[in-house]
Amino acid sequence: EMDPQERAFQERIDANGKIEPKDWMPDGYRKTLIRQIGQHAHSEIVGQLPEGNWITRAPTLERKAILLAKVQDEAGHGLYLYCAAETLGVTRDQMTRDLLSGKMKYSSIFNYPTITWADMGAVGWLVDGAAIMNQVPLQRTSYGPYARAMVRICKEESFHQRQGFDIMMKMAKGTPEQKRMAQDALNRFWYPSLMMFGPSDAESVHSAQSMAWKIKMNSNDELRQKFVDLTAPQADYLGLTIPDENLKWNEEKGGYDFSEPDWDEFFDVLKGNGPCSVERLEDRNRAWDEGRWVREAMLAHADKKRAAKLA
Ligand code: FAQ
Repeated sequence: EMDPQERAFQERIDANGKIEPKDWMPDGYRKTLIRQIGQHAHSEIVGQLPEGNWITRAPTLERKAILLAKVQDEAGHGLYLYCAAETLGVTRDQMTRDLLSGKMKYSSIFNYPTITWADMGAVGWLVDGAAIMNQVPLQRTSYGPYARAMVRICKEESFHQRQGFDIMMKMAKGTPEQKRMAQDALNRFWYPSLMMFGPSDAESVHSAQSMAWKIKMNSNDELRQKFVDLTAPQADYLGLTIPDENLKWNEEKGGYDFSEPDWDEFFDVLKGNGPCSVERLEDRNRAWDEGRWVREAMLAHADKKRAAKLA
């Protein structure tokens, strides 16, 4: 027999009502949200690194300005998401400590290197494309502060996706060498992008409960399928080839058949063994240590102002 409080909570969710910070919620709901929103925030923050790698080497002033703006947007997304998580009773300091110690996760995709300029195109097109596919439905997620944060984030992500596609267009329709670079970036980012949606539904431990609570609106496999269906024609338009011999339109199911990513590789990346996993955490730890004096100075300044007000 479900406890009456919990029954009322579930009924509100079933009726598409929003849950707000001061409302009663089951412990598991709170914990799941802290985990998912926290991981999402960390992904935005760590996600600045692969693209930050190219800011100083962007090919034109315009491309540099655009990339700089995109990376700044990602910082902003991280900050909104930390605020949303804080409404659940966790502090940003705690989440930061858990990121820096490797206890909390961030998206597997950011453990892959960005080795050419074409990777900036592939990241925008595919990584932001996958992010939008996952995040547009989250605008209707049951937790109010998360749903509202998603609205602005999705607007910015669609700009990011368009700028990535624009880079891919330039490269794919450019010199043979540029086209080769675009194809190479697609080859390397395709399967890692498919992994962004998480393990298959059969392996996804949290999906069933998260979907019942409307924390997640779709299953991992549903969103992965939608992503492939949207992206395959875009690759055709670019004149590029998705690195999957099994990719084929399936009239009966009204979607593409495609190969699964290498799930052993995925779980290995989750364990901290991605090609850039160590480097990413080192970079975040260094940034945190080097920023210590700024945090201390700001706290000292706030203390002084408070003391002056009391005097
Ligand atoms: N990477 O039971 P499930 C961006 C973990 S977009 C790492 O299926 P769930 C924008 C999962 O945490 C990227 N870990 O889990 C941007 C769980 O482990 P745990 C961020 C993953 O939560 C673009 C375990 O596997 N977006 O940053 C991944 O129901 C360009 C079992 O999995 C979001 O976070 C993965 N790919 O579903 C920035 C969106 N997949 O925690 C810069 C919100 C699974 O028990 C540049 N998040 N795991 O230890 C979600 O929608 C969900 O959390 C999923 C995973 C779909 C990612």
